[in-house]
Amino acid sequence: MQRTFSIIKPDATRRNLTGAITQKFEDNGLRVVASKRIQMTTAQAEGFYEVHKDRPFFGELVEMMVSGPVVVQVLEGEDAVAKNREIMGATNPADAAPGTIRADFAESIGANSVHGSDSLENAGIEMAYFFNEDEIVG
Ligand code: IDP
Ligand code: MG
Repeated sequence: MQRTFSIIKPDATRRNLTGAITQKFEDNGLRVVASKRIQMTTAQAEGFYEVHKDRPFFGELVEMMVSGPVVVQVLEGEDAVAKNREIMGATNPADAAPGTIRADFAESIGANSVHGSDSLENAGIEMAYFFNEDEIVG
């Protein structure tokens, strides 16, 4: 069993896709063990995406993440980190496999509906950024 961290991004909450996206996780064997809807501050988004701070799209990314509410979640299941990346699909929706969240819902490479941790180590760091231990209940 693993836990991974997910964010339903503002482009998706704006279009009322929280349930549809969560359904994809559940249909594919992941369980939501923590979930809350928040408005990220600019400082929070900059801290979360610190690893990307030198990338050309950093400013655009932070602006997008604070443009509306997000739903931060912890997902639990077998091989959860890799499984979630599979359910999400490729970063650019044009390259995402049919049936993935990004293929079905993403608007663009920037407004691509979901974030998902890319390693078990980052999953631990990222869930601790938004949740206390007692908010995660498996
Ligand atoms: P990932 O979300 O699939 O792990 P990363 O390369 O970690 O992709 O990029 C983080 C986020 O930054 C992406 O999900 C997307 O929202 C945004 N992003 C990545 N590349 C671009 C780009 O070329 N233009 C605008 N935004 C981008
Ligand atoms: Mg990433």
